[in-house]
Amino acid sequence: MLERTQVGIVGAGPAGLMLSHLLHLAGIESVVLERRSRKYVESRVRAGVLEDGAAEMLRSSGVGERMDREGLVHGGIYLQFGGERHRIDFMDLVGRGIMVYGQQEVVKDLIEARLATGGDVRFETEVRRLDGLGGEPSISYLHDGVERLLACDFVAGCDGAHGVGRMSLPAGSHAAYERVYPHAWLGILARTPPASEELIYARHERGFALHSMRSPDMSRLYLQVDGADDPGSWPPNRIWDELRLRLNEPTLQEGEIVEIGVTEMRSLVLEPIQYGKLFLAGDAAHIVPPTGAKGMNLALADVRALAAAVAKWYTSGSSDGLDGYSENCLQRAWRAQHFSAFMTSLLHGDAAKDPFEHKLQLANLTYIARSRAAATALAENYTSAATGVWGSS
Ligand code: FAS
Ligand code: PHB
Repeated sequence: MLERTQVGIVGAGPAGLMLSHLLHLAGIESVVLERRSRKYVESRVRAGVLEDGAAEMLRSSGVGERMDREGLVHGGIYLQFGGERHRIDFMDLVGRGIMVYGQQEVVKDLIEARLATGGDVRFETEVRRLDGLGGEPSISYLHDGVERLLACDFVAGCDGAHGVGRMSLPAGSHAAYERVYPHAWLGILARTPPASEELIYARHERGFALHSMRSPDMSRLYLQVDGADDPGSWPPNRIWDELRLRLNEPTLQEGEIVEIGVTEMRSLVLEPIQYGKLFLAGDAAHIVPPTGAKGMNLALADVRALAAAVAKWYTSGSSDGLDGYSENCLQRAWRAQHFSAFMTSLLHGDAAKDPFEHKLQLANLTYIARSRAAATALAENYTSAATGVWGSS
């Protein structure tokens, strides 16, 4: 039985769910197909920082109530280096801050909002193939062991870094720009009160460390580790000792580690991110190293543009938005890529292996801590590189 919808969405991450939500607000039907269970996507620990523009997007589209109740509004971050801590005051420098609110909380709020308004979000549904992308698109998916077909006007590939969306781009139809970093992040979620009221980005001669949080009693902490490291070689006491050392935070209390994982660090951008009736968004289109906290924000900004373009097509028949979608997103993606690469090369490395590079990093960090112009550039990018308006216009 051939089923039909207006927009077929692959993936129930921040991109796919926000797209379905925005299309619903525009009166446009969609079906979200997600291969994992609802429980899995709602418990997957990933990003934690929302740019001001992304927080406003959740708020103005009616899914920001819990974020505003439970999220942490921060007016700046700390840069820690050479044994000193320097605050970058976003509110003073650019008049906007950030919202610290876990990605899985955003996903929970969006799923609840979709299901509360009769949204069609299908979990444990694996998309196998996309066809007819040049004309009449259809999505083949597997649910309960049965292969089914969904016809649609448009397909949104919101299926992340290893999804079927990207795999469906014919060879030669796009370019891929990639950079892989030698380091990785060992990330933990720990039941312990944060040792700081705002995020600490630390450059220690032994490597990078980040102190983030999720709530007054839940800390999110990261250590630069070798890309080949597996979490098994990092027992809890080694993690806490290294965090205290690199963050220069002897008061950091140990707590139960409720989640641990190693995240590779790479940059990737596809160009274009559209092929016929297939539109890629979020990690399916571009990957950023997490140092700039841009991944989730880019995903939300992409689907804001895609929802507006699709709505324009259905209401006026104009394909301007759709035709300009790829270029529009890529301008923001490269801004966010540049900032994420800048933060990654500013804060990572091994001083023992490359003492000259370490000295350069300290000189750059000192400049950012003392120069209002340099601090303003960092503040502007940290608070709006993914959701702001960039490019030639
Ligand atoms: P997502 O990957 O979130 O969602 C894609 C969805 O598609 C998944 O649920 C997947 O199951 C589904 N899917 C894939 N193939 C499918 C198929 N064939 N059929 C059906 N469904 C399919 N960013 C930060 O700023 N800070 C962090 O600490 C951080 N940590 C991260 C850790 C990891 C391991 C990863 C991978 C990313 C991390 N990021 C982090 C970046 C992260 O926030 C991403 O940018 C964000 O999840 C992107 O959202 P989506 O594009 O919606 O993709
Ligand atoms: C997080 O809170 O998970 C987080 C914060 C900032 C980053 C990356 C991750 O740059």
